Amino acid sequence: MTQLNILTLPDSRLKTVAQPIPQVTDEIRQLAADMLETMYAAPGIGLAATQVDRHIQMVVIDVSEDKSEPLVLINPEIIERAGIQTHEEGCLSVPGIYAKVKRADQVMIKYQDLDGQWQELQTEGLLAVCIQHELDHLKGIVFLDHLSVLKRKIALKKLAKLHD
Ligand code: K2U
Ligand code: ZN
Repeated sequence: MTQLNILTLPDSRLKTVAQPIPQVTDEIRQLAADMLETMYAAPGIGLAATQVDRHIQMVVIDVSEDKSEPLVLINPEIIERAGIQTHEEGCLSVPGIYAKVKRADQVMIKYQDLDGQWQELQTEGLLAVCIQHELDHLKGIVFLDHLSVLKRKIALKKLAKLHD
């Protein structure tokens, strides 16, 4: 297995819109395994292919306490949203910066699993936040993009200072 390099702001590749995956191949399955290894090592509870400079629609997630419930979402799409929740978010691509973000409290998604089978999942709470955060990455969006212009400016200034 391989640990992959995670892109960090201001790398403009993070703004790339990911392409659909036409077929779930062994190469895709290997990339999913490498992304999970990279996520656990970071450590994180989610990682999008965009963040490892692969611009295809796949994210990995594991919000379990003991890292025992990996979720691989291929060609994921949110088909229903409900409610509102505010959660303090961070991002492996925006190291050291945290901010409160408003998102839907419950989501219903459809996605393909590693066998290429279409699945549906309804969830809420932290898993719902993480799914929305990761699917944003596939659209070239990072959590700072949900902040006001002023808050985003302050966060980007702090990021530059932290990593100069
Ligand atoms: O960079 C990423 O996309 C991984 C994100 C996923 C995430 C962000 C905000 C809220 C939920 C999930 C994180 O950096 S993973 C780090 C982390 C670890 C524990 C709890 C929250 C965030
Ligand atoms: Zn992120």
